[in-house]
Amino acid sequence: MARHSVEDIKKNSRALRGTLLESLADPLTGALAEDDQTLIKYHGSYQQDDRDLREERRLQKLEPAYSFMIRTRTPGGVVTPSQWLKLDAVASTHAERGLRITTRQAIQFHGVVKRDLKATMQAINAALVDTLAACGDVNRNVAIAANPLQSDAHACVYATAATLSGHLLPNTRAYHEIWLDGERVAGTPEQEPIYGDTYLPRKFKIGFAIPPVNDVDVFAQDLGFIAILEDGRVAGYNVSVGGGMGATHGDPETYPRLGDVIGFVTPQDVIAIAVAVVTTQRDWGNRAVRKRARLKYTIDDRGLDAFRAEVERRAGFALGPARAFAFDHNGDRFGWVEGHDGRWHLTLRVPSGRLQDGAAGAMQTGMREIARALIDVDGAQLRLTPNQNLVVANVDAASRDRIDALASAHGLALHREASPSRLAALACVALPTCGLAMAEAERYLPAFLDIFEELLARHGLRDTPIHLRLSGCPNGCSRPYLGEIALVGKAPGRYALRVGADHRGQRLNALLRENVDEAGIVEALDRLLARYAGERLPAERFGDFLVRTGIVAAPRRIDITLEEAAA
Ligand code: SRM
Ligand code: SF4
Repeated sequence: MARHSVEDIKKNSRALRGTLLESLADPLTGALAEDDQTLIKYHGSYQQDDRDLREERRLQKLEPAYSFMIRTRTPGGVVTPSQWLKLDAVASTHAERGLRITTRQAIQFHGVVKRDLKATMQAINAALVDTLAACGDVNRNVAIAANPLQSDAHACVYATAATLSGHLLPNTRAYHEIWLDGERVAGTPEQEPIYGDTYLPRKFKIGFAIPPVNDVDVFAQDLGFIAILEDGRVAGYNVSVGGGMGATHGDPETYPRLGDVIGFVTPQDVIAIAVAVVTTQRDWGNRAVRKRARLKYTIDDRGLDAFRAEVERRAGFALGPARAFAFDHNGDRFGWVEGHDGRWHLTLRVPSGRLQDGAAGAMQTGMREIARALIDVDGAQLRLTPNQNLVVANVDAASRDRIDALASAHGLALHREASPSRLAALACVALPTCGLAMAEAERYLPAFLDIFEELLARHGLRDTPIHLRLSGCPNGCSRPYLGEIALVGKAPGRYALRVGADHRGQRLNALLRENVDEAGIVEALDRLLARYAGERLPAERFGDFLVRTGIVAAPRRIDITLEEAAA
């Protein structure tokens, strides 16, 4: 039977229902019917198989070890302690490998088998968390600056972003029918005024940043909002469009791209502008060639001016001139900080976002204990960060010692001892679950960090922060093209080595070595670090050094600082 195109599958899906119920009920296989494998993404789940076992099972003439990844929709990564305890129980009961914090502030559960899928979805929903539109050609989990309740402005940005997230949810009742035993809707399927019956041409991502912190990597988002604060209040947002990381090795038709700032909107106009951008992409995006379907290519194909004009036409108003802003960094700030109201927030390092009990510590148990300790703390929250870390937020001063003790006892106090580069490093999931991985990432990060720290120490740079990002393939889930150093998987044990991004998420890196193994990476980095140690300017960051000295050609940079705007 010919494979259906994704566009046909969406169109014929009866608002994302397909034959999912039948597929789930089929006891003969651990997989879903082919079209349903596409449709289940819109419900927040991916069919995967254990790639470590693929060959062995093939030789035994068994079907692959199928299981499902489930991803939550948690705008801004906000979870209450009681929700955490329920999600932790889901991980222990139905999944493998603990809880995995993602680079978009969601939690992923890996290894859920088909017969357990519905019960798992129900358990997640019982925590008042859902997974609708966490994947698929729709607006994904909205990323929001993780600085928790640091000021009234932070709370205000969160509220706007969360409202937008709700506004862009699909209307279909399919999710409730299939997973939550909701009543079937008779007659015509629900209308989708924003998406239409074929949804978007491709995935769509929105992020809200609050300068000076660019933790969401706002220029990697299809649509970015940069909060402009005046006298501590949110005056509005600069709007950035056309960011994206995904690429294919050796294919110049695909590339990472930073978003362009096209203007300014007031908080009241955020939803109107977002809907205008989303619907323009819906109608203008390339539905014939999927690898060119992201908004970044629509903009490059049609021109930024034409795109802006269409967005303004649909919104019914013109964007204002962009305002000045400046980012300091795109990482997380670890340890305790005090908020404006005397409450405290503790950012904990979670390597690759994986909270699992193991040799490095009983991290899953530790977070469970911390969540239990927070149950009675009024207003306490857990916040997942876009750098795969976790903030214990909104805590009274009296609770700090207890939380510190629990963190220390469970391997969750890395922020006290690890080098700044270790704290900032990101790695995507990759093997064994990701079907697209070409090389290891998450599982390679600890070993590579040991090597990297040795290199840093050799050059007296152990305490100098350098942003390192690993991806198992060029799709860029750890936003590697924004790493001062990045390893992008090409084949088992081999990577493209890229260097020279800045540490503020405003300049892409460039290819240094196309296809190298560990020895080649170490050799190349050793030389660069030696030069950096000897020739850098005071406080100059590694990526900036590489560009200033011409080792890396300066790529496109978005940089509106206060000085430049005033000039
Ligand atoms: Fe991603 C596909 C994991 C953030 C770009 N991504 C995948 C899949 C679902 C593989 C697949 O399609 O079969 C991965 C599942 C692995 C697994 O076993 O769990 C996967 N992506 C992830 C996560 C879990 C990485 C992580 O280590 O945290 C992140 C989940 C985010 C979330 O909660 O929603 C994740 N993915 C990203 C990001 C970063 C971001 O959004 O800030 C990007 C780059 C930004 C962008 O979209 O341009 C990203 N993922 C991709 C792409 C390339 C898209 C493209 O335009 O070409 C794919 C492949 C695809 O869509 O065809 C992909
Ligand atoms: Fe998988 Fe590639 Fe994304 Fe890593 S970057 S999770 S290997 S799709």
